[in-house]
Amino acid sequence: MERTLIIVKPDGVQRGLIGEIITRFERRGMRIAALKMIQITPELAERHYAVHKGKPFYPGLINYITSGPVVVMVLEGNGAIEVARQTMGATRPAEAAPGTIRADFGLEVGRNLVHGSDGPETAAVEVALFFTEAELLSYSRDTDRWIFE
Ligand code: IDP
Ligand code: MG
Repeated sequence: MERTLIIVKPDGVQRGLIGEIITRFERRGMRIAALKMIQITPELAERHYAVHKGKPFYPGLINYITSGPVVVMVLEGNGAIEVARQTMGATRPAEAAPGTIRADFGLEVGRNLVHGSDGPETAAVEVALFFTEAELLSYSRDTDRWIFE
């Protein structure tokens, strides 16, 4: 089953939206394989956002993601990466579809509340960046047969 890394960014934590954001993924049926609250160090932030190094918004992005605690989780499900991206909405909240997390709670790209992996390769790298193998729990829910075909 596909896995994706999700982060409730510092603005989501500060604004009291942890539960709301997790709920949106949870009610869609995705299974939580791992979940924890951490503060991202500058070193971890630089590895996670290495692809954006050199862009004008990069220093602000590192500042933002390290500015306070975040909640990181691994979600599982068929097509979890794309499904999670849909639930999050477009990178720029002003362009995100109504009903998505970023549209419903955000206004600005530098305060867009949530991160989700953008493809299978980045998902694998990001999951390994934030979680050890032992932290990734393999289990089934009694409801799985009503959610997964
Ligand atoms: P994504 O989070 O939707 O995958 P990316 O393009 O990978 O979007 O950018 C990573 C993060 O960097 C965004 O979520 C946003 O927080 C920030 N970001 C992207 N573009 C800009 C920008 O033009 N100004 C400020 N921050 C930006
Ligand atoms: Mg991205």
